Amino acid sequence: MGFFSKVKDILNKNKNKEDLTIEKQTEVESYDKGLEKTRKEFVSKLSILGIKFNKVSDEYFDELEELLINADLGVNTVLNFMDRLRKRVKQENITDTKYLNEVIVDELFIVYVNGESLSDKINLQDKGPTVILMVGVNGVGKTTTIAKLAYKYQNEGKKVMLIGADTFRAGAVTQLNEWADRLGCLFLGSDEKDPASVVYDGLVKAKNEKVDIVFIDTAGRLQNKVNLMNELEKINKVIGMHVDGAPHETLLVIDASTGQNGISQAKAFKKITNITGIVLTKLDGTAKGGIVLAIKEEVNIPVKFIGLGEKMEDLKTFDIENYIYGLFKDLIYYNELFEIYSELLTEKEKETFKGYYFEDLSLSEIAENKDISRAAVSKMVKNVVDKLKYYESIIHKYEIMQIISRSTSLNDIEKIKDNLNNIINL
Ligand SMILES: Nc1nc2c(ncn2[C@@H]2O[C@H](COP(=O)(O)OP(=O)(O)OP(=O)(O)O)[C@@H](O)[C@H]2O)c(=O)[nH]1
Ligand SMILES: [Mg+2]
Repeated sequence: MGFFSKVKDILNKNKNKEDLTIEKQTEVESYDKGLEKTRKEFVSKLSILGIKFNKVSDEYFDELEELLINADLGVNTVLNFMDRLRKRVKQENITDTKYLNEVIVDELFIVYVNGESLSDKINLQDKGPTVILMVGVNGVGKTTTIAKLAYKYQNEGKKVMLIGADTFRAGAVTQLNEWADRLGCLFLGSDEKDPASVVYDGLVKAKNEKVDIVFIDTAGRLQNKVNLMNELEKINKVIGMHVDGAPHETLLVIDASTGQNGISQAKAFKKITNITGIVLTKLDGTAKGGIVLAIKEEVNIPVKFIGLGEKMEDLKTFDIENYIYGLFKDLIYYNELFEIYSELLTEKEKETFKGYYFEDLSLSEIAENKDISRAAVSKMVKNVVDKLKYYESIIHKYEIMQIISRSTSLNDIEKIKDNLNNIINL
């Protein structure tokens, strides 16, 4: 099964929620919600491209390449992807851009998974404590990520302790202490001592208290690279002296909205210390969600967690399938819904909906083109969405989605239409 079909399968299962465990449901929903900004930007641009160029051409490929590079997928990833795409288009003799979406989703997945597979598992020790060091520049979300991870592991029944070794920023240790109190986990921190001695004291306490997992918060900002390197070296030495094989993970936190800057941070930290994984935060607040693919290509460190919101539950283990589903859901969902039901809409409704969802026009732009008020356009878009959803619900959407998921190609859309007509005529 191609990846595109797999995405449709997830979509399908998500519709028929009984097939999914509650845990899987909330996970798919979080990815879905957290990647909304990237999806809207990416999918609408892909749709415009498909409308602008009906036929596959060099200009189409050039614009697609530019679109992917602007989405922060990373230059090498994009070039590699474009090569594969061109080959497939030739091999399968695809001339209509409408049939390319499926291939694009498939190939993006292949580009990510190909090559050496990176382990995204956290190196948890059977006999504790597992020591996890968090690093990253200031403001990226280190402290809140520690809180979210503590919450996650406590819920899994682990005894968790937080060590506040960010002695650089005023108030940092207090901030972590407050999180520990709120979550009810152990804590040790001080901004009177140097970070390495705080870590020392913390690990003594962790061993005495038989803690399972220790998270160490570090300073995001030191005056220069040499300082940062020395500091981390000292901390690592103390950790290694106390706990065999520790730190078991050194997680670099990156703010996804910083795009290429985040990639540069990853490259810089990789030179200074042994980074074992990346936590990509604030994916919910950016349209630059393509950075996940660029990190794999350019830094080759696995993304282990992603931040999809500010709530404790919004930190998720990174899962490439959920991620690609989150990105392309609308491409599949709205395109297909529209294809299926557009005949039941008026011309005016069709144009407005297409303008808003597929041509990326703003409500005001559509209002201007049509010489009607912005409020009227907004109402119409909402009405069309409601209508599409209504049609979908009355016409046994689950059965229809099943037909779609079984089909291997969008060519089968004709079959689906026939099927629908049969159902409508019943
Ligand atoms: N929307 C969103 N906000 C996040 C996410 N992760 C962290 N934040 C927010 O980012 C802000 C900074 O987070 P901190 O955890 O204090 O960052 P830090 O890296 O510890 O910062 P310093 O201690 O100053 O170096 C906070 O307001 C967090 O709520 C996320 O995944 N999504
Ligand atoms: Mg902090």
